[in-house]
Amino acid sequence: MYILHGGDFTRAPLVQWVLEEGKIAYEFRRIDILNGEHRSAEFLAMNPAGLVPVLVTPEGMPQQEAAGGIEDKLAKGTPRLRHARKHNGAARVPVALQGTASQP
Ligand SMILES: N[C@@H](CCC(=O)N[C@@H](CS)C(=O)NCC(=O)O)C(=O)O
Repeated sequence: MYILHGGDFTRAPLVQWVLEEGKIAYEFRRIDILNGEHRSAEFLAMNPAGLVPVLVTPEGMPQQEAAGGIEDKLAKGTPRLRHARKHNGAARVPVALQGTASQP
């Protein structure tokens, strides 16, 4: 199962949105960045950059790229999301499926 490490004031909800729309099973682990949990040895072992979100694949591989890249991989690897992307005029297809390449 996927494990999404996210929390308040992060881009994790964008990844979570895609997981939900794709009906992909995942566990959510809350990281409190206001209290520095993203700087813990445990978190840095997973993502040395100390940035949230991190999605760990069912194979145990942490995806360390930006939220948009994680979303893109999920969308490409999930038939339901590929279909939604193809028909992205549909009202319920989230903007997140277009990727979130633009960021501050
Ligand atoms: N390019 C990354 C940025 C990740 C990022 O900057 N995450 C922020 C929260 S949105 C973070 O972890 N900040 C903690 C810090 O900079 O110490 C993405 O789009 O996911």
